[in-house]
Amino acid sequence: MKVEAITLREIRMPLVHFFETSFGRTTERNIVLVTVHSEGVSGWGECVAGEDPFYSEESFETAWYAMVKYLAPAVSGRTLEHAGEAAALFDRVRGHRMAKGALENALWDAEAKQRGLPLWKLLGGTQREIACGVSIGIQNSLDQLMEKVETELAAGYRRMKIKVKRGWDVAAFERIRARWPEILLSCDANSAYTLDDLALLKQFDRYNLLMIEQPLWCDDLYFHARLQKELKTKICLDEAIRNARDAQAAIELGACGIVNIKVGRVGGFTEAIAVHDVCRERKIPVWCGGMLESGIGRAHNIALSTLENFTLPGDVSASKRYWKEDVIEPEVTVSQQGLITVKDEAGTGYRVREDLIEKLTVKKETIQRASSAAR
Ligand code: OSB
Ligand code: MG
Repeated sequence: MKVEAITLREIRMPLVHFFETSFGRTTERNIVLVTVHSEGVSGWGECVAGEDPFYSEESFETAWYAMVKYLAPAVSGRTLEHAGEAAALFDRVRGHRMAKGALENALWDAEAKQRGLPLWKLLGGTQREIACGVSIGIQNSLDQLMEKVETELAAGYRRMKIKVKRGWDVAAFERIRARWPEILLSCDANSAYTLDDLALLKQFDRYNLLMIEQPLWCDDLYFHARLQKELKTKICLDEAIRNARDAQAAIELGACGIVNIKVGRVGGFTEAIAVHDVCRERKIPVWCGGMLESGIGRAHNIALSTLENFTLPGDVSASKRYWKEDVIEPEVTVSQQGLITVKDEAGTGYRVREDLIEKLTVKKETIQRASSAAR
């Protein structure tokens, strides 16, 4: 696969409904999209970095910088046998995993199209249907939260996850469990608590939660292991797992019983597969996290979710929960049974709507040749 050129675009897309976590509220996404031009095909990737460096150190602006200055020049002009080779070429840049992931995944998409294979098969997936859950943000009131849960259950989603923080946790569980004692319910703190909240976190055990996602610091494994010993409910790590080594360490320490895999957070499909394999060998179930992606990242999450050890419903849900109009065709839909059926066409099976993307683009740059800085 000869990488002839790489185009970066920043697009803006307003969310249908604001999304609030313990670190803040998002109403509009700024998304960096990558197009790899290679031997007559276009491979697409989405950078999942947020508007601000609140979920992780990266933002869409730092990703742009890393891609333009270092990552795109490291692969532009090269011939690769396989998209997985990109990870080694990016290796001397530390961090910037979401930027790396966007580029690497665009290469995988191009490779799948060139080989005439569905991306999910190229990744080694085996499942034809993906089980879907939803992530429900912090709302203005508990009544509003109850309405959201009702809507998502009626749509068929198989697992409800609510965002929590101090003051928006136990009271929400009480309300939900009073009405729906049996549903699969979990929560995500995005690091809102510390070990000083132990008594509060122990109360979570009363609500039969599937998991508590990332309760403590984003960079911590050790104190999560201490906390896990005090709780009946399984801890699931998101932010704290940056690579397969972190996953192994977390499991050996007893820091979690479940792992959330986000392909952008770990730097691309190659590392995401490695995290998956580490967990599978140790019998730790995984599920696919979401980052309010446009259809391009969403299609990649679907492909990844077909790997064998993705046994819990992911945060992979329908386009219409996020966007009035998605950038892919058809948009992602979820059945009344809470499933997405994967497609058999080459690539993701979703067509990129370049005309719409052009309209949403606020910034664009093409990298044609490697700069000397990257060599
Ligand atoms: O922690 O999983 C998270 C969105 C932005 C940043 C972090 C997270 C999330 C979500 C959204 O939970 C999941 C989705 O895309 O629906
Ligand atoms: Mg999370």
